[in-house]
Amino acid sequence: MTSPRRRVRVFLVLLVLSAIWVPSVAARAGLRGTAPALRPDIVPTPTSEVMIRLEDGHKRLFLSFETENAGSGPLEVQPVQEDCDGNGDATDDRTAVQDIYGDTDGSGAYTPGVDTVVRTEVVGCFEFDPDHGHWHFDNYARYRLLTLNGRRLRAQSKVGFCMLDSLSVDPGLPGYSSTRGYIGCPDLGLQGISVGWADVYGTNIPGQFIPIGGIPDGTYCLLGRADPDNRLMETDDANNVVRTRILIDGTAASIRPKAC
Ligand SMILES: [Ca+2]
Ligand SMILES: [Ca+2]
Ligand SMILES: [Ca+2]
Ligand SMILES: [Ca+2]
Ligand SMILES: [Zn+2]
Repeated sequence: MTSPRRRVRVFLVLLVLSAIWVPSVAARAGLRGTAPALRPDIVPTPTSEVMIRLEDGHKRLFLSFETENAGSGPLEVQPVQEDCDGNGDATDDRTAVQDIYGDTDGSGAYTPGVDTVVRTEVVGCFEFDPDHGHWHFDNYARYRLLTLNGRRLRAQSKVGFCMLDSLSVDPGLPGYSSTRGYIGCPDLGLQGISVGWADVYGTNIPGQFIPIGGIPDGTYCLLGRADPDNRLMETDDANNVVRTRILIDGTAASIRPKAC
């Protein structure tokens, strides 16, 4: 039989070892305080531009994709320097940790520069995109080409984004600030979209396409979904899809006014 003192020693050794063995990523998630959470709400706006390009013998439908943060707090994701995908290389990716702010000053809305983070959650990885020359949140959007009766034809999955304040779209929202909060995508810098701002990815950006080789001319439905695997915490996860009716005519593509 082991003595009580020995059991205590064994317990303490196990406690220290378990503290060492906890993966660092798990420690990134946590609660800090009880102030009401001010979550973001990612809402895609209707696709405003489509364009066909032939690249290296591939026919590609490029599309614009714009997402607004219409929520009560900023969308903010911090990169943490570690081996997020577990491939043994800590330089090719970053762990993505979402920051949720709280109404810590009790004003009833997000107060930029004053309210602080009350909750953090691991939401994915950042990967370096050599074509863009900056870091992307690895799974921000997914695009699909459908027939008008909803049959899936082609897809572009795991579309990565550098999230930033591109465009001021809704200055009337509580918590809005006219100052850009998230600029560029420097390594280990915060990425996000401020309340009332939007991030715009245009048709000129590499990777913003669905492969459409072999698709006959005709009218189709284009579907864009933000946060497709629902990793990011929001006030509303049900408004993340935008559908656009388009016409493919040879090497020309255009947006049609009717819904789909
Ligand atoms: Ca949403
Ligand atoms: Ca890695
Ligand atoms: Ca506040
Ligand atoms: Ca979500
Ligand atoms: Zn990019």
